[in-house]
Parts: sequence; C-alpha cells; structure tokens
Amino acid sequence: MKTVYTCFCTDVIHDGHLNIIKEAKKRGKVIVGCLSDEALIRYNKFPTISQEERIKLYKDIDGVEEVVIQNNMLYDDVIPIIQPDYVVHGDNWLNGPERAIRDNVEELLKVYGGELVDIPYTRNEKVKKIDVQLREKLAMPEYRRKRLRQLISIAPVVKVLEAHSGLTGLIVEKTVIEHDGKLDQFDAMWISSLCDSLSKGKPDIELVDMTSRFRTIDDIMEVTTKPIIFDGDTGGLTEHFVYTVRTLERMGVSAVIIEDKKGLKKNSLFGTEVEQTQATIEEFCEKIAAGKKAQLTDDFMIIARIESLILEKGMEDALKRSRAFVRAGADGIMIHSRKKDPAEILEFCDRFREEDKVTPIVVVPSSFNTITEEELIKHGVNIVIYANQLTRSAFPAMQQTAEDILKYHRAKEVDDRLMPINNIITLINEL
Ligand code: SPV
Ligand code: MG
Repeated sequence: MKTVYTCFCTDVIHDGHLNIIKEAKKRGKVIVGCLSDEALIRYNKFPTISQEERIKLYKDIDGVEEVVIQNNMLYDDVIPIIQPDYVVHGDNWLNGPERAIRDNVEELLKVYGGELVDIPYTRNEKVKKIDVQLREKLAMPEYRRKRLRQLISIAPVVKVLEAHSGLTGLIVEKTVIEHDGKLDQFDAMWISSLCDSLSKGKPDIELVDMTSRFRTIDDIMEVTTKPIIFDGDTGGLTEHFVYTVRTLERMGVSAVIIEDKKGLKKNSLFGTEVEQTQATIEEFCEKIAAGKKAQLTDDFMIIARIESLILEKGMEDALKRSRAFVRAGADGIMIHSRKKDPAEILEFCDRFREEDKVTPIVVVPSSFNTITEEELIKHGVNIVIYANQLTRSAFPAMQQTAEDILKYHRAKEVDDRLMPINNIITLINEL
C-alpha cells in the first residue's frame, strides 16, 4: 500500500480540504500533518483552537488513517521519516511566498523518488466565506486580546512593528517575506505615541488626547487581526488611567505600556536634553496597581516602562524599580535606552533574569539597532518593538517627492519612484 502525505494548517475543514483527502485516498493510505502552533503563528494562520483539537478534527475526517505533528512550515522533519510515495497539496502554493515551501518539498522527495501532486484549489463561495469567517474571528476582541499572551508563550520572541493608520496596520498585518527558504512576518502592532502624534502633525507630549488615540486604534482594528500593544505614555492621572485600561480592554487591545514619568512628558529619545521628571516608585506602583484592579479579563497586560537609563539614574535604580513594579502587579517590564551600544540594555536584562525568570521583558531597539533578535532572545527578551521605522522611512520619501514636483513643475520626474497607479487603486480589495 502506498502512503500519501498532506499537511493541514486550518481550524475548519471545508470542501477544499475534503477534496484533498479524496484525491490523496485515491493514491494510498493518507497521513495528515498537523502544523504545530509554533509553526502556524509564523504562517499567519493564528490558531483559534488548540493543537489537540486540530489533531482530533483531522483524525475525524473520513479517509484519514493517521495524524502526525509537523513542527516546521518546511517539511524537513516529516518527509525523510515518513518517506511518503506522494505529497498532495492545493495548487495555491505554486505562486507567492508559499512557493518556497513547495520547492522544499520537491527537494526532499527527489532524494528517494517521491512524487508531488498539486491539486486544483477549490474556489467556491462556501470556502471563501469560511476563510473570511476565520479571519473575522481573529479580529474579535476576545480573540485578539489574548493573542499577545499566547504569542509570548509560544514564540521565541514577539516581533512588533509600529502602525498609526489603517494603511500602516495593513503593512504590519500582511507583510510576509521568504528568506533562506523560510517565511517570516511580524506578530503584533505598536501604537506609538510618537508616530500617532507625528501623523497628526503634533509633538509627542501627550497632546493628542485619548479619544483621538482610540480612534487610531479603531481604524487599525477595522482592517487587521494581529494583536495590539498601545503606547500609553505616562498613563496620565491614575484616576484617568483606570478608564483607559477598561476601554483598551473592551476594544481588544492586548497590552498597554506606561512609562514611569510625570508632569510634561517628552519623547524618551531626547534623554536629558530636555526636562523630564521620573515618578517616584510609590507613585508609579500605585498607578500600576489601580490599573490591574480595574481590568476585567486575565488576558490584558499592563507593562511598566522604566526610564532610569534614559534619564541617567543608573542601573541600580532601574533594577530597583523593576522589582517594585512587578510586585505592584506589572505583567511585563519595558527597559529603554537611547545609547547606540546595547550594553546597558543587556546588563539590565541579564540581571533582571537572574532574579525573575518569567516576567516578560520588552525592548525598543531604535538607538541600539545593531543588536539582532537572536541576541536579544539569549538575554531573555520576549518582545522586540520596532517603534518608528515605518514613519521614518515614509516621511523622507514623501518630502523628496514634494520637493521634486516643485522643482520640475510636473510629476514625471518622480514617477519612477512611485507605485504604479493601477497598483494603488487596487491595493485595497472591495468586499
Ligand atoms: C514611541 O514609539 O512613542 C515610544 C518609543 O514611546 S520612543 O520613541 O523610543 O520613546
Ligand atoms: Mg511613546
């Protein structure tokens, strides 16, 4: 009896999957691979049911003999072991970034003479609707909110990119690259106070009010499913912060990061060039505790951001604060620095991790940008936020275009740098 292997990465079985199984069964004994949670989240198919539930779902399909776990998007851990006579898959992987996976399977099969079968992808209204329903489910507050904690527990590091509009949200949501035969993408979005303010032409001094910041979140939520970390600045007055927590939680935001400053807040990257005042440990602990008391779900996270290194108050002060803030209920610690050298950040992480193995650490490597995610993982970092790079790449490009149109009194000279009109009008699909 020949063996046929196919890998599933779905939470719902539709006609397309049943057709794959039907085609597989014609060729022999069907083994289904269940893509592990860890691999799924890299693949933008964030699971809405557990790995165990998916295994059961696949086992229950008529014609499936066996279900195995596949730990990677690439098939290296299963094909050499199972050595199936056939691998079957929908032909949708012939194009786009998934092509890299198909190439990988072809190579693995060549080794012993296995055969690859591309089954025409089933496109009908029912299948389309199920895909949309799955996506919409992920966008619901109760799913989106808990997704950050799930990611922290599954992913080696959670990679976060700034978004400040529906369009930038879509970039974070949809950008997938294939590199070295692997697919990769961002896990979550950061609603930066700097970039949200800049996009409104305002300074980053808590001038853009919460109603407006919530509006930004809502615009992004309308068109995305990935979890959101909100830059809550100082959190404002404790009496106000408790309301902010409730609103963010209700909207489906996963975490708020508040920094231990008081009075007029300025952007941290100014450091000591401008006057900024750090809140006392007692004041900030009180704010964290009040926020934790106000929150209603177990999913939401309040992350305390320590500004001691930014304000040159020293490592001991930063560590002392981290201990106090965790005791007050903080669900994570963000440590910030504006030095180019990551040494002080790494020292903090190492010393913090000596005492505390579990509380998530967040870093924002804008200045210390030579450090890689891999190195940060080794020092116990859980979340890496790329806080402003989208805005910083867009602004100079737009300004140059504006200058050149003025210079040439027409737009022809800038056209080579622009997205073709046909691409921009079709960028967003209508329903
Ligand atoms: C932001 O993105 O608004 C931040 C990070 O708070 S930083 O600009 O580095 O202070
Ligand atoms: Mg900020």
